[in-house]
Amino acid sequence: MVLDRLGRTLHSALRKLTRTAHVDERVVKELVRDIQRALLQADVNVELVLEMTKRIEKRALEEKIPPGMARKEHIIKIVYEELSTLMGRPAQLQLKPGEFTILLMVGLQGSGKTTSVAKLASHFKKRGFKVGIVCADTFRPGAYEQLSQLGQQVDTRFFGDPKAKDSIKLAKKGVEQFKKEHLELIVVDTAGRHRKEEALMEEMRQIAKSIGPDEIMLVVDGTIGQQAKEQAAAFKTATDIGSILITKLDGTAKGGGALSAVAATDAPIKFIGVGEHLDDLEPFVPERFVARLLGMGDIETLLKRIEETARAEEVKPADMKAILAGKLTLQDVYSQLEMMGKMGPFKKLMQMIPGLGVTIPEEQMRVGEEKLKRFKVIMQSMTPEELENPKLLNASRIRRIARGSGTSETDVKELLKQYEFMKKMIKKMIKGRGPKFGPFAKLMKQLPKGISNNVETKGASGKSS
Ligand SMILES: Nc1nc2c(ncn2[C@@H]2O[C@H](COP(=O)(O)OP(=O)(O)O)[C@@H](O)[C@H]2O)c(=O)[nH]1
Ligand SMILES: [Mg+2]
Repeated sequence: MVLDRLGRTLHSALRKLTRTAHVDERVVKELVRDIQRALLQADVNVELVLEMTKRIEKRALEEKIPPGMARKEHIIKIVYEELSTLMGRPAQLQLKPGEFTILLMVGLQGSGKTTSVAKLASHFKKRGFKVGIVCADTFRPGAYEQLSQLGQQVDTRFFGDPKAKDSIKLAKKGVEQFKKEHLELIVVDTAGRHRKEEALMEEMRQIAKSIGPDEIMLVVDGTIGQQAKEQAAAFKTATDIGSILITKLDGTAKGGGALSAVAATDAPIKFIGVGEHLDDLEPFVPERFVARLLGMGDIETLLKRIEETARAEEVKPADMKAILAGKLTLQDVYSQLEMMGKMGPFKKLMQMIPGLGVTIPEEQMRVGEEKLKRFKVIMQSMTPEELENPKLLNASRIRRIARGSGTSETDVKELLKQYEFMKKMIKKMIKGRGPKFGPFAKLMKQLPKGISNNVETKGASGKSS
């Protein structure tokens, strides 16, 4: 995976957080230090690191936790958001079907331009666009051969002339040829023979003037880490139709530095190169990238769902106290089941949050809409006493309720089974073996003082998850 090491260190920092029983200022500060260490190791600029982690700390300690969200979830969300911002703003290369888009590729020699030209051609060809690539590198020996071969591999139109001397004329000829052929994407490869940014920018201006590109893409070698900033900054000043492609993010420990340094110049990163193979190109979406970096799968979807559920089902603290004092009513069970239904299978939830190690049979947690409706009618046929105290429900009452609600005795018994199960769950939670997230965790926070202390000491041994 890209940026393997950074991902691992950040992930373990968050794991440490999720495994801590009680989150206080000290825990937040330690998390912040872990994140700082991870980012500095990845060559992220010190100032950027300090700025970002200061924001994480402040937000984690001061922001109001949204209803229904556990404190740890909230902190994970903050880290995720701040890392995403650090890595850049979302920007995608949009082609117009039926029209042509001219893309001029620039960058220092060896940065990965020619390879990226072929990767881009392959990427857009797979998406159904008609693509042509132009070799305007008249400087490097073998440049023509290299790109023409790549063009064959991708099976795309190629334009070049091994004998041409003037790269600007050549670029213009190629673009005109492909316009006539009604191609939709024309990618122009250049030499980038200069060592200095200024000279590179001058070369770029001249070719750009001649071919009138829709977009100029600077290819930056990711292995240079935060040094990428100079190139990106010079480029940003030189053109306002510029975007960035960062290569070689596989196999470098400095990728985080390159990404964040470029992002800091506000130049949009549109693609990343993650290997030598022609398929190793990805559109760069900061949120998705960070989620994967943290090994969190679909964290965004998870967070959204938690927020939505919380809004839909505000849990009343008074009810919680009663439940934890042992007064679990059928109404409580019903609302918990309803909430679970909305949140989706618990198993999936557990995969999404690291460090959450509870084993609850999925079918116990997820009750389908149909069944929920049936439970509701069953409950409507019960007396207030029965709802409060399901123990009263003997065989004859069950028969009466089944008949009254137009359901079967099995249905009624199933509701009672859910009730018993939930009661057991709550007992487990009180012993400190319950989940640390989600609606049940919310219950835990409402524990009466004596029990709550007990839970925290047990959790603190660290073996609970
Ligand atoms: N590992 C890795 N190597 C890359 C990547 N992109 C390019 N390269 C390699 O970098 C070297 C220079 O690439 P090239 O396209 O010729 O650079 P150019 O001089 O800018 O045209 C080649 O050996 C490529 O295989 C990448 O994303 N990952
Ligand atoms: Mg080249």
